Amino acid sequence: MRNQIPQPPAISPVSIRHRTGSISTADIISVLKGETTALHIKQAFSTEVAEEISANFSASTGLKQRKDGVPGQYVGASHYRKDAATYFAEAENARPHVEALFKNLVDPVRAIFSALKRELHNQGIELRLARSEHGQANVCRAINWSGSGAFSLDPHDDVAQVLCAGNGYELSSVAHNTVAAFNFYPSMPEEGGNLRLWSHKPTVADRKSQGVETTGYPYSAAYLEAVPCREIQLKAGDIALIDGGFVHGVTGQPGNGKRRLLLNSFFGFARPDLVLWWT
Ligand SMILES: O=C(O)CCC(=O)C(=O)O
Ligand SMILES: [Fe+2]
Repeated sequence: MRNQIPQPPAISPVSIRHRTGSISTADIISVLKGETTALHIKQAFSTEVAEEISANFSASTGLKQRKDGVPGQYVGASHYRKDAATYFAEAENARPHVEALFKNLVDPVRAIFSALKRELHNQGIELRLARSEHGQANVCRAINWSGSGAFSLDPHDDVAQVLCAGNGYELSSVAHNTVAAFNFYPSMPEEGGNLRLWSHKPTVADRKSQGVETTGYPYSAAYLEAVPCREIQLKAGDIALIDGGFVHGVTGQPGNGKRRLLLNSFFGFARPDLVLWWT
C-alpha cells in the first residue's frame, strides 16, 4: 500500500515585504494575486486612532466571547463554522457595534477598502462585501485572542473555512484563488503576540491527514516541526496583509501585558472580475 508512511509537509517559500508609513494598492494587489506571501506595514495608522479604537473595543456593549472552539473575545461576526443564514444575520446585528469602534474617527480599514475598490474598478474589477439574502458582511471584525501557552491563536490556515463554507455562501469560489487576510493592530502587548508564518500551504489531503479538513485549525506542533517559519514583529498601528493559505498563528503573550487587539477581514477573487470581502 502506498501513502502509509506520513509525508512531511511540502515546503513553499514565504516572501515577506516591509513598508513603513503607508500601503499602496499595488502592494495589496500583489498579495491578492499570490505574488507576495506577506506584507508588513509599520506605522500604517496613527497611535491616536489606534488608542481610540482600543478604548472603544474595551467599552463596547457588543463584546462577546467566542464559543466555536477558538478562544477569544470579539466584536463583529466570523463566518468560521457558521452557515450563511447565521453568519449574515450576526453580521447585520453586530454592524452598529463594529461601526461604534470607529465612532468619529476615519476608519483605517474602510479607507483601505475604498482605495482598493477604486483601483480595482479602474482595472475593470468590482470589489464589494460578500452578501446573501440574509444580509451583508461587515468591513471588519475586532478580536482579542485568548489562547494560553505557546500560541494565543493556534497555527491554522484561512482557506479550509472558505472552501467548506457551505450552501448560501458566494465566497467558496475564492478558496481556489488566494484568500488574503488584512490584519490591523490597534493594540499590541510589549512582549509576544507576533504573527508566525510557516513555509507550508496545506492541500485538502494535508488537512484530511491532520483531521482539520473543514476548519484548517489547529495544526499540531508535531506536524509543523520540520517546517521553517518566520515571524512578523508587530507594534500598535501596524498592518499585516498575508496569503491566508500559508499556515500562520499568533505567538503567546504573558498575561499581564497590554491587550492585543486585531481588526481582521478576508478578501479574494471570486471571479476574474469580482473580489469579495468578508469577515
Ligand atoms: O491575529 C492575527 O495576527 C492573525 C489573525 C488570523 O490569523 C485570523 O483571524 O485568521
Ligand atoms: Fe488566520
